[in-house]
Amino acid sequence: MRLVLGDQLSPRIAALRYVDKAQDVILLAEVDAEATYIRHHKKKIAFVFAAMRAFAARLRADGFQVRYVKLDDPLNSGSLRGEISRALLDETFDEVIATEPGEHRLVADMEGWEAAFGMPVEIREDSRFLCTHAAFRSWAQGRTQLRMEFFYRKMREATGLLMDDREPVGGRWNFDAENRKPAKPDLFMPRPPRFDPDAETKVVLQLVSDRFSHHFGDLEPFWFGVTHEHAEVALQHFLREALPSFGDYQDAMLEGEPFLYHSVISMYLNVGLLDARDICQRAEQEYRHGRAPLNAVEGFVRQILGWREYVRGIYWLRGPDYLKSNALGATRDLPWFYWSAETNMSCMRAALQQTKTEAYAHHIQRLMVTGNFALLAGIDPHQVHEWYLAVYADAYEWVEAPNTIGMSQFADGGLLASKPYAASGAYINRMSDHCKGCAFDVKAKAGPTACPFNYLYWDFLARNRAKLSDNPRIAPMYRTLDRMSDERREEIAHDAATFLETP
Ligand code: FAD
Ligand code: DLZ
Repeated sequence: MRLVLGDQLSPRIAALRYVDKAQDVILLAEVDAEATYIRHHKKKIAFVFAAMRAFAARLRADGFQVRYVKLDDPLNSGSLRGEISRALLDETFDEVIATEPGEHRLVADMEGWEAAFGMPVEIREDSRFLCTHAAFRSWAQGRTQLRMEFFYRKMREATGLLMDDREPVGGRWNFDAENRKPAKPDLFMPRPPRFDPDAETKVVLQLVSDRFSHHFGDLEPFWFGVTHEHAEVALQHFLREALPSFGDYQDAMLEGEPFLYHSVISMYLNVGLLDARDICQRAEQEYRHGRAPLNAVEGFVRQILGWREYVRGIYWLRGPDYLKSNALGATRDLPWFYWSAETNMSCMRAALQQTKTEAYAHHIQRLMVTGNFALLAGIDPHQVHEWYLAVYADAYEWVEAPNTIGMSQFADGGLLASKPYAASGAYINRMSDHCKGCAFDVKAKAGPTACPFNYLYWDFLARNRAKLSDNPRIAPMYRTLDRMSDERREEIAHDAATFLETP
């Protein structure tokens, strides 16, 4: 029996290696346990189920034997373990073959499968990544700091991507300094392609509407692609229309423009509808053929070859306890407006509202708006982690948790980030047009009309002085804080406390 999980929808997935059409049965199962271990956004559940069904149909058309269990099958046991057990009662198998899952909780469950099923269970390493577990461990061994930049250089050398012989193309590894332009509202925005739901996807939408109405987010309009062909269209669209400007506007935010020049492919990539190496190679070809500049292509390849592989490495290296990290001792509950999007802060409202409607926010919104606010406000990092895991269509713990716990909340004490990604309203004002229409004044530093990011920023530094003031990258900010009068520091603490009581 070959088990394929909902985020492993690739014909080249390890569990399907050497699959025998005559003897083997491929099992895909929609199960309540996977749909509810966190209250996923409705669009994410619909996307995963519809993509699973489309993949099963493709496998059948290719002559494979597929056992597909729908969520509303009356005999559905509700769990992957239960569905394998049920298949073993119905048919004769002598081995279960699976690909390692992307979350510790499922790894722990799979460890009990051999005993439960009374037969060999082979769990194969997931070969969709460019860095193996062994290669990451070997890179990390003996290092006191695990900086992404050095990992990324190793990956460039190992894969030959954007390399001229042994040198990085263009003579530099990183063109990030050129990638910080604010966007102007009159720029042409190449929106991602939208796909009309086919008949089977419509059935899934009805199922999700019936069963998961209490989950977060808007189910419709549902425009995600659900097949490899759809994902390919989305990738081609990005490479031709958006990649050339990806670098310039990578950090920008604009009111009413949820996607800007981002690729919007993470949901496809993370379930196996696209392949990481192929994407990087094709992005490189856009540069080699003169269709996209190096700052854009290098910046894009760094996200996939660098950040994506690196956070995965950290997730598996640090183990399940990483999720409990709370280096700054943050304990405040996640404010309700993270779910309702009802807030007077324009930047937060824009990011939260589109999270609700699209199950998508781009990186700077996640890091410098919603993540930044949670960090400054001292929200319990585990609650922040659970929120990010629930609300995005691309969210799987192996990629979400290091980004949230490490990069965004600094809860791992600086393993991932050399300093907290904390910023006042000035940063958001520089990189976006949100502040213009905001109920708060980004230029004001104190009082009820001041941008909350302003006083929360200083309050965050003051609260965490013992843990952060030795960090050379933020020491200058502590010198500024120290030059403030006692009255000013009291005013900051008062404004922060007042706002956080009823944010
Ligand atoms: P683009 O901006 O076009 O980037 C291209 C690709 O690079 C992405 O599709 C993605 O595969 C990869 N990538 C970019 N940045 C990262 C990163 N930091 N880590 C890993 N891969 C990256 N990404 C997820 O795929 N799933 C998550 O659950 C997730 N949670 C996040 C939580 C927080 C708090 C933060 C700060 C970031 C998170 N990211 C996550 C990373 C990043 O925000 C998304 O990958 C990106 O916004 C997806 O949009 P896109 O496809 O348009 O990406
Ligand atoms: C995300 C998800 C959902 C919503 N449903 C299923 C499912 O019913 N069956 C399945 O095999 N996989 C599903 N998935 C993806 C899994 O949750 C994912 O494989 C694990 O979280 C490991 O990454």
